[in-house]
Amino acid sequence: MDLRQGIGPRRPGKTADEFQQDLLSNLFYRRGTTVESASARDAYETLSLTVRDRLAERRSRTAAAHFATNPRWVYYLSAEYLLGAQLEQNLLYSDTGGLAAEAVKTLGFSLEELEDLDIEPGLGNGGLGRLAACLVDSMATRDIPAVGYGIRYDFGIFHQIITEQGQTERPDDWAFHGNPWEFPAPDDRQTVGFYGRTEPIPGSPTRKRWMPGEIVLGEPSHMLVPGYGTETVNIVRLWRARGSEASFDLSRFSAGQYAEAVQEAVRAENISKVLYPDDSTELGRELRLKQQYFLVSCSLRDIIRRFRLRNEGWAEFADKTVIQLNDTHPTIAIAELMRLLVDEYEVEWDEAWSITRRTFAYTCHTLLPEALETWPVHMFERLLPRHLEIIYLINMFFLREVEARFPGDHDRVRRMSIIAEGPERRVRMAHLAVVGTEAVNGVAELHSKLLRETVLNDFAELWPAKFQNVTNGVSPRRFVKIANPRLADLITEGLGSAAWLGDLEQLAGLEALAGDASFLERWRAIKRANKVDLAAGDPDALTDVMIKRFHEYKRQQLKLLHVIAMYHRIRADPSADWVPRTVLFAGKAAPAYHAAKEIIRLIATIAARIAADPVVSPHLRVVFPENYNVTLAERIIPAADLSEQISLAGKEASGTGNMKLALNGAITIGTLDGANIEIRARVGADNFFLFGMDAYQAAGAHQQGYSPWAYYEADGELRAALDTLRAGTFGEAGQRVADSLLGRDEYLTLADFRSYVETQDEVDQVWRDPLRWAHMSVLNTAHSGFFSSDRTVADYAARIWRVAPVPVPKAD
Ligand code: OAK
Repeated sequence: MDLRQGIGPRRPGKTADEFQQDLLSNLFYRRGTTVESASARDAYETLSLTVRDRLAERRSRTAAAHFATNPRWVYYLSAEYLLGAQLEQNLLYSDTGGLAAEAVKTLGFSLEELEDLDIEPGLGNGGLGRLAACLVDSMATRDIPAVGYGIRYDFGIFHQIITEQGQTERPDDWAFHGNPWEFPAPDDRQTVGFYGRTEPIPGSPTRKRWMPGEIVLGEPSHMLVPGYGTETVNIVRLWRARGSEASFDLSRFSAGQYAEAVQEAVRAENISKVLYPDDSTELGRELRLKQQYFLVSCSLRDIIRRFRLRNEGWAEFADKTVIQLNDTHPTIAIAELMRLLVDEYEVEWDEAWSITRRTFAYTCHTLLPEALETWPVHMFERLLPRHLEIIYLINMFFLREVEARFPGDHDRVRRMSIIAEGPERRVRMAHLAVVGTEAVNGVAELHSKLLRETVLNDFAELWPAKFQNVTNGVSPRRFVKIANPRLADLITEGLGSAAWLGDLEQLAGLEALAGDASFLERWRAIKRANKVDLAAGDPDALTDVMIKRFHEYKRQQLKLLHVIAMYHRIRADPSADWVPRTVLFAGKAAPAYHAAKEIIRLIATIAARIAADPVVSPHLRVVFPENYNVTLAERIIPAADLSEQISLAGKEASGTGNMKLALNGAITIGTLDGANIEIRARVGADNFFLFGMDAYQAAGAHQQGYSPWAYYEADGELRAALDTLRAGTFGEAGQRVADSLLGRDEYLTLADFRSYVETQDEVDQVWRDPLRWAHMSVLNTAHSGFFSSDRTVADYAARIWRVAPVPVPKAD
């Protein structure tokens, strides 16, 4: 007899009274306080638990439906997640916003006050991390059985402070006050080995025994990821490193050697201590490789554990499992799965390799050669000796295949090898990722094409069918509904339903309203109100935003040259009828990326100088709100008129800020780069300000003897801007930026300057016709439905993952 029959947990109620009661119960019994003495934080934690309980109930039904179905699972492995603030999203996805707003009043607080206390887990650097968050949202929304795996860094992306000296970094102790959204799962902890040595197993040619020299525990906790408009609640499982019980040395402690007593535990815990704040270049070296293996080892064992709950043997593993590698950071998973199968589960090499290859898929997020990870062989050998042996074997079989296909083409073999030869031999992670997976994709049409034609050309020739494109997307819930409630309400009114939030192509229905003057007036009024809320300058000025990581290829310096040109023009003719502009920059630079930090410093200097200039400041303002993160993006994007997407063509893999801004009715000024191309194709060339050279022109420029000086000589306005910088008018940072531009100008900033400034003049002309601008703005929103991450996930599901949704029954 099933003793539990008919018995189950009490379900959280749906009525206002029940919500209120649950809130009070949680305040008393889980927070241990009373209404009279509740602080704002008590109220925040209590509300979060009350909302979380509702999602947890859905989670239990989701888990039951998944268990019953034994479906094919998607496991998303990512070193980064930028999940954003949790409370508002979870209120929306549990449809409890109204109940919550009422209920918290009885505790003496407003919902807005409590939202201000919400955590933002900044467990990522930029685009790749935020994409991971949008994809897990959309996987749940599409009822796809999925788990996102990541690292629970104690310190997320640094807190940025901006002064006239530029950027300084402070640690981001994001969970200092606790994280009410997180469920620890200590029983699912895993043991991870590092270092040590391997020894042969007698009688087995391929199996080895690895005896690690260091053992670390990985302790998981998870956060709930609800789907929108569905019952599914998936999870993101985050691993935190801990020393084992044996890592505390009691005898040393007793002898007063306190630091030595805990040193082993500290060493272990350092693995998940900080997110590496470099976006594209490699620093931190061994500890970072340790992080990668830590994530992979814990996650793979967890995936296998989950597989074994419903399946036996290995025959079905690859049919039931797809593991998506979010860039190369988790690529060591390919060698680790081989190790687990061959060494620990005694599967024959060929079968193990067949399983492994069919299990993994790889997404590449860059074209910059310096962002393609490689690791020194000697580091691998020390840290992961068995994995290096396995990689050598994989490489040997792979290179035999290349030789068979291209007999005598030794250069090709050298180029394609997973091991780069040279004074320092290195492991090329992207090569391992292509060799060990079933599908490889870029993140926008142009990016995928350039991957096939350049960086991964040899591989695309060998396995053309493996290469695909899946254009990125963004969550319309977070980046329209939550970020821009006024616009969301107007859209819902205009379309007659809120169904667009789960089916973003419905935005096309707005086209019918783009000629309606009263609709356009309301559209404009919303943009203005959002600017008032942002409080970054005159709400009637053109708000021109460039929000993204600082990197020379993204060309914040090009925007600055335009600012200096405007500054000169206004000073030369102060009484002319200038279009008032607020130029807003926001974003972080990697702490060790000096050139990017110089650009930030220069912006800070110019902003201050213009603000103090009575002639220029009525027309032009430069602002730099500090510490750009998801929460700040949600405030800036709804207020933007103009979206700066001005990277050198061929360098930005996709961009996703470009999509968020277009969706919110900002008009793009941009190059033919990344997803800009697809945005322009959809919103229409008339509703997009295009400038600059294309990727093929850009790719040839340096070989063809590109000279920044030629542009300097030929263009008086450019020359004046650069001379101002060179003269030190805007400080040393300005001099250094000018030196770099006139030195090599790696990203062809000067070559694109004239085209950019002319296009900005066109922007001004259109801005003078407010209804025309509003019309273009509406069409940007109307035709950005393609850029929903729900569509991205549907593409992955159909073409790469081949998974079917598993609907979760409603509670009875
Ligand atoms: C980070 C580290 C290594 C390689 C790539 C990245 C990264 O963040 N890439 C960015 O990914 C985004 C999501 O696909 C793209 O939109 C950006 O263009 C790309 O730079």
